[in-house]
Amino acid sequence: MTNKAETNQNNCPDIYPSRDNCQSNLMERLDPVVYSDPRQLPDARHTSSQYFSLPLSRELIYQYEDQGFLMIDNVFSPEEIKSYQDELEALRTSHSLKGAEETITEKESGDIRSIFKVHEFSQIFRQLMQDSRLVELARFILNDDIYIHQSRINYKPGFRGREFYWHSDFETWHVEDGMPRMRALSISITLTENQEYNGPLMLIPGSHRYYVSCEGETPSEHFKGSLKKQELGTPSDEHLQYLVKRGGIARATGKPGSVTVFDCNTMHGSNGNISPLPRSNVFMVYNAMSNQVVAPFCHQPPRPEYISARRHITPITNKCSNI
Ligand code: 6CS
Ligand code: FE
Repeated sequence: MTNKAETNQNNCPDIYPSRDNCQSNLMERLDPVVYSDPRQLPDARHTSSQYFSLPLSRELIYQYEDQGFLMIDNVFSPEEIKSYQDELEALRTSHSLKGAEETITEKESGDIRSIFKVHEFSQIFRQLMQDSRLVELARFILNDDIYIHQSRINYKPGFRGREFYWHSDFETWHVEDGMPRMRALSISITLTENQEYNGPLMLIPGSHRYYVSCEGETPSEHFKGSLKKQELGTPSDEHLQYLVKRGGIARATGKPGSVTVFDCNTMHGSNGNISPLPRSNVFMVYNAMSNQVVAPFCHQPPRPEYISARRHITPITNKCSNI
């Protein structure tokens, strides 16, 4: 049974229906993955400088288009990585952020799980968000001016850092934030060792080509629970099985400073962390200006500004990277 397209609170047709009495369903993606023409790029196998430089090679963009993500190393200098790590700790121990709505704690231990809107709380992460190495890559893939839909640090602390169950970010951002189309991406940067033993990001290659409608109804203020433990807006076992059978599971392991770029609809998740070593990453979510959020496609009020930019949307003017 297909899910009939409804409209949202301001009559935008919902071409990616999910939840709201939908059955769990798997449909083909209706949007491009890469909005620019990769043939514009050199087919250089290796970048010229010691660090990652732009433009990215055609081969890597084709890989992103095919897999739904890309892992890149040697983007940042050791000094830059150290500054991000110092900022990670400064935000974690900040008194002003203790108890703030942007600070999400782990359900059981009370340890800090995530801090949202870090590009506004931190000058260093604001600069990172505007860094041309990230912005130019995102702009190329999305082929539009871009803005930050959401930024966050996921701390995944040692010993008791809990999992992030399998999900497509786009399913949540479409249903709960009103993101119309798949024209957004996340850039995740590891700030600590991300290894097999401490719950690295896992992605399903090729899963971005399918939209998985989820069952269930979005309750009011769902984000107050889902950011701690997501139980709604998650794929059925059957659909997860299908995607994994088809594409396997890739792990974004790496030393601090490793970059993973992934499409808004790539199915991903991460296991809990019982090792003593935190698995902390900073995430910047870039959305195309032509894809600004409208009213949610569920029958709930929009989520707060710190989770989904809505009122103050301005295109990013990138700052040259300082390498
Ligand atoms: O609901 C959200 O926007 C957040 N939830 C997850 C599990 N990933 C994306 C984002 O951080
Ligand atoms: Fe996510």
